[in-house]
Amino acid sequence: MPTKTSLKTIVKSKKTDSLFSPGHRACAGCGQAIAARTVVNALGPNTIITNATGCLEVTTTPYPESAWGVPWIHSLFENPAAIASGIYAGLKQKKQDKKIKVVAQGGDGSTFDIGFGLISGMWERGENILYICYDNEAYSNTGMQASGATPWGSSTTTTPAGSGKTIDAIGSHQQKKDIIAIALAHGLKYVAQTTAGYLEDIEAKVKKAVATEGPAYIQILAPCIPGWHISSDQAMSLSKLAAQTGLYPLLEYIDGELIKVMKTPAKKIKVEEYLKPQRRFAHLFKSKEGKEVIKYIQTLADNNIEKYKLGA
Ligand SMILES: Cc1ncc(C[n+]2csc(CCOP(=O)(O)OP(=O)(O)O)c2C)c(N)n1
Ligand code: SF4
Ligand SMILES: [Mg+2]
Repeated sequence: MPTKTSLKTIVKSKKTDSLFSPGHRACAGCGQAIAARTVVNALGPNTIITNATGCLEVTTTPYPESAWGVPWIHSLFENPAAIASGIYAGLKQKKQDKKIKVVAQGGDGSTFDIGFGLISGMWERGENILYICYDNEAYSNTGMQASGATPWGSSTTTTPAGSGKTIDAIGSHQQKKDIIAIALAHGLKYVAQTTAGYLEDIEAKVKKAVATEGPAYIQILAPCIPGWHISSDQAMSLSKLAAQTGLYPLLEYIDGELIKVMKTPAKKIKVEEYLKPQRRFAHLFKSKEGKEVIKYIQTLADNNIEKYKLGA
């Protein structure tokens, strides 16, 4: 029997007050999209965003559509900080810089590696611009190559886990770059780290950063579904576990002073709980050498617990 399609079946999208519209093309459950929605809604309408190349840019602005309810500009992978500086200078000239917040944002590849020189310059100039990094710990948009943010032991397409006994078999064997320390070394007014598992924390930190006069940096762990080889309902729980194990602590600095952390639970959560559900770490659970790597990753978490006094 022929099927009839009726115009009545077309559902109009509901009007939303969100400044980040549904219907973008990020993977279902993408940690970055969830975090970005929270960020822009916390920023409010008087905001101009500059965005690096990467998943957030590609999935939210397929020409001629845009998911952003605020002025938003993309130019190149490496230059959202420089574009933000230019916009800020223009706003200052028009005496609008106190009314409109300029925000630059990008992924970890753009922030930690390819755009870093321009970010450093923006920080050196002390401009009142907020920079947000969505850290999914690899170059996701081009197929999960390792970046300066890739953690120890992670299998990526440029650090594939192997079966031999050489160090290459463990996946990535470079330390994740400590951009929080690098931001602090630039003398930033506000520096914070959080994860997509704590949306209220993201909201509070964004509002605080905006209220602070001077350069600010917020880094958000944002799980990537295909890159981490997880299912679309796992981004939030893993983002929470990252913080609760001590591997990716929630931190807040004002004028270089650590003023707030989220304590880890009284009953210690081992890093295995965080690593096991992610297939980028699956190889570590299959060999004696892999188990040694897990022990080493536990020491990284323990060091953070000690360094930032995260213990309950
Ligand atoms: C100068 C330059 N180098 C490389 C690329 C290719 N490229 C586009 S998106 C991307 C990955 C972006 O990674 P990241 O910044 O971590 O953002 P993600 O996609 O992970 O959110 C790369 C390598 C480019 N567009 N420009
Ligand atoms: S590939 Fe990863 S970062 Fe990109 S849209 Fe999908 S889940 Fe998000
Ligand atoms: Mg990335």
